[in-house]
Amino acid sequence: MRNIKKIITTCTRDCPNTCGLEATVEDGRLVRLAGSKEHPLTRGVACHKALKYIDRVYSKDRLVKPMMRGRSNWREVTWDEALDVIAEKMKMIRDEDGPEAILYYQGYGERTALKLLNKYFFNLFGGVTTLHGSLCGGTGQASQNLDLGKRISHDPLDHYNAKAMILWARNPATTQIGLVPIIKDIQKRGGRIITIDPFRNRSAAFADRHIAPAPNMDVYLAMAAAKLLIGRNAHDTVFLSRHSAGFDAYKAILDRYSIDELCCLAGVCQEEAQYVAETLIFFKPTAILLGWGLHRHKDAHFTIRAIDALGAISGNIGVQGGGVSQGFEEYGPYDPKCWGDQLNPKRRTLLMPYLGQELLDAENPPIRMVYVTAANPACMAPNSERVVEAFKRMAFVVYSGHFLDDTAELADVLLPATTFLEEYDVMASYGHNYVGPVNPAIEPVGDCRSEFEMFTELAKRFSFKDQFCKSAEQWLDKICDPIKTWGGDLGQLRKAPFRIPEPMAPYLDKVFSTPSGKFEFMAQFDGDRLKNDDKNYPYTLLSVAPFDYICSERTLADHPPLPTVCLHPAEADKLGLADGQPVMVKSRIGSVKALLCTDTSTRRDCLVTERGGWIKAGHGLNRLTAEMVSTVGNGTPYYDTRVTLSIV
Ligand SMILES: Nc1nc2c(c(=O)[nH]1)N[C@H]1C(S)=C(S)[C@@H](COP(=O)(O)OP(=O)(O)OC[C@H]3O[C@@H](n4cnc5c(=O)[nH]c(N)nc54)[C@H](O)[C@@H]3O)O[C@H]1N2
Ligand SMILES: Nc1nc2c(c(=O)[nH]1)N[C@H]1C(S)=C(S)[C@@H](COP(=O)(O)OP(=O)(O)OC[C@H]3O[C@@H](n4cnc5c(=O)[nH]c(N)nc54)[C@H](O)[C@@H]3O)O[C@H]1N2
Ligand code: SF4
Ligand SMILES: [Mo]
Repeated sequence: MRNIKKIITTCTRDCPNTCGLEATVEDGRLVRLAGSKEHPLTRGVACHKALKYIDRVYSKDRLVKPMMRGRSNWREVTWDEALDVIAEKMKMIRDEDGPEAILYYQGYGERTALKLLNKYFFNLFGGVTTLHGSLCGGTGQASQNLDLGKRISHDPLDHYNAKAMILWARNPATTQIGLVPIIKDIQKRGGRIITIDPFRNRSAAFADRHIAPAPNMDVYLAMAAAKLLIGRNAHDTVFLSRHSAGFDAYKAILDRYSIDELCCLAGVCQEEAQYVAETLIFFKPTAILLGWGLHRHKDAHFTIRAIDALGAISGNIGVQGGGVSQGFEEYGPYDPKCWGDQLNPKRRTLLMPYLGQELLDAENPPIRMVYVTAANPACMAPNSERVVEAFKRMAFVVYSGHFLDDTAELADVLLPATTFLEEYDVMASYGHNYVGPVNPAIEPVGDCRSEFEMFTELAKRFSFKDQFCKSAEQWLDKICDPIKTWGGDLGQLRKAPFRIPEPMAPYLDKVFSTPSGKFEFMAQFDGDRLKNDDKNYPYTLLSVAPFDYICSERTLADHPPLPTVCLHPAEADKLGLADGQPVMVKSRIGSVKALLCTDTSTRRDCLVTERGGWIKAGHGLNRLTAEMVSTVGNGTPYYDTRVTLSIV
């Protein structure tokens, strides 16, 4: 008789969908991962990456034993050996240089409730150097905070009230499949879907219209649509006069340009701007969804604020089915005291978008040790070469993760981490308002341990062990305190998701936590800052989310020999390059060999590729990306990278 079990859990991968999942386990082995029917957003459908994740869990290449770098190779060690060495190094470095000589690098790979304790551990230790800024969503959030006070997105289920949806630099067909049924529902009701993206991404297949502005020039499209709305007297005068501040200043910015000029700068035709304006006039309410693709430019705040302004002018802010939405607070439902930042004076932080340089430049004390969890910065942070150089200079690197990726290769100790299918935890989302249970479906593979267990065992080697060593249940009870305050029951949360009491549609009362208490328009705009031309490097490199993987979560064997880059065929002709040919992609700071794919889905001024391939597999596109930081929000402007192509 086979023993078949079904376990309700939550996907913890770096994906805004944060699906409720049903794991099927046969005789102790995971055989199926499917979307939970009970989850209000998953509704029985998980993505194709979920099923493939089983191969990842059982991959023969997975790290399943702690390892230490020997003289010539890795050698397997026991957990005690690995943790003893780590504790010893940490104590030695703290004694010699103070705790800030250690950097704790917490990545985006898994952002569960118990992950708060990683930082708590380092705070009990004395407070090490950590990070500020973002490789992901910082720019959008900070920009929206300027307009709205506090960014609050519409619950995805509220989009069912929309008559139209604009996917502005967002590709849910690849990155958040839970939105697809909502998109289809809007269309079934006679509504409209627009995608705005220099690249005809997969979601464009669902759209009524795909508009392809020049990269980072969307601000002009948003302004053109706003000007058209005002020109037709279709602006929301009540919202503007009662609930907004600074409209006149914004209008003065619009008045500096004609519609023709704006469209020309945006790289779109007037009819396309008309289409956006008319959608906002005749398909009210319209939900505007900002993608993360939009952030990855230095002055993305201009675009994001101009889109917020378009939402306000068209009367879509503070109305059901409307809004300009992007992300949610994945750590929102937890007690922030559990990070432990209150235990020490403010400690040094390094600027994430400048990781390599910051590590090399750090003084008083210099960084001697890096402890990395759930991240692959050597591959995913900008200017890989500098990050690798910096890691090589470190006296000691600890890597906790799943595979021997580019960052693991730079480590002295490898700690094999469990996947969420082997963990007991709680998971909130950056794409919706539900917190879900993480229940172990299988026993840990090999000697893998959850980070919670790793830090608990490590804490036993320090004087603060009594403060740290509690059971996962005890900690979750503490961390999830806000959930209890909202009437949630942690026992019930083990079985089904809990909805955080955020509004379905924010700002219905038209009160904003800005200085004026109103929606605040962008008052200054400097178009010169957006200029990014370089005739030596004529293409903008868009290294977007891959369909089959999440960021760099893959195995070495998954990589084709070369990464693929897509160029418009007319540009390939101009350069004398043919489809399928190996090419050299060069930027100001590096070069990567790739396979050329000619494709009319991309604008002529862009080169499109998928992010996340490893350097050691010959991919490593961040060897082309220079360190830069966005003007607002300390984000990483990956997509301001300019490149050229040549024959290999
Ligand atoms: N399958 C899969 N899913 C994922 C991920 C993954 O790697 N793979 N990653 C996860 C993560 S970490 C994140 S942050 C999210 C990202 O989710 P999304 O934002 O939906 O995806 P991206 O591919 O990062 O960017 C979306 C689009 O922005 C476009 N874009 C770039 N620059 C511009 C611009 O200037 N203007 C306009 N209009 N469009 C522009 C790109 O061409 C791209 O198609 O997805 C998450 N989900
Ligand atoms: N060129 C370019 N670069 C980019 C981007 C881009 O668009 N273009 N996008 C950026 C974005 S949006 C993001 S979010 C970052 C992502 O950058 P990172 O966070 O550095 O990288 P990921 O590739 O997501 O790797 C996460 C790792 O965590 C591991 N992991 C998952 N769960 C656990 C766990 O419980 N414990 C441990 N220890 N490990 C775990 C996974 O196996 C994976 O190896 O990359 C950024 N880099
Ligand atoms: S990767 Fe995203 S869409 Fe796929 S199962 Fe996980 S949360 Fe759902
Ligand atoms: Mo991200």
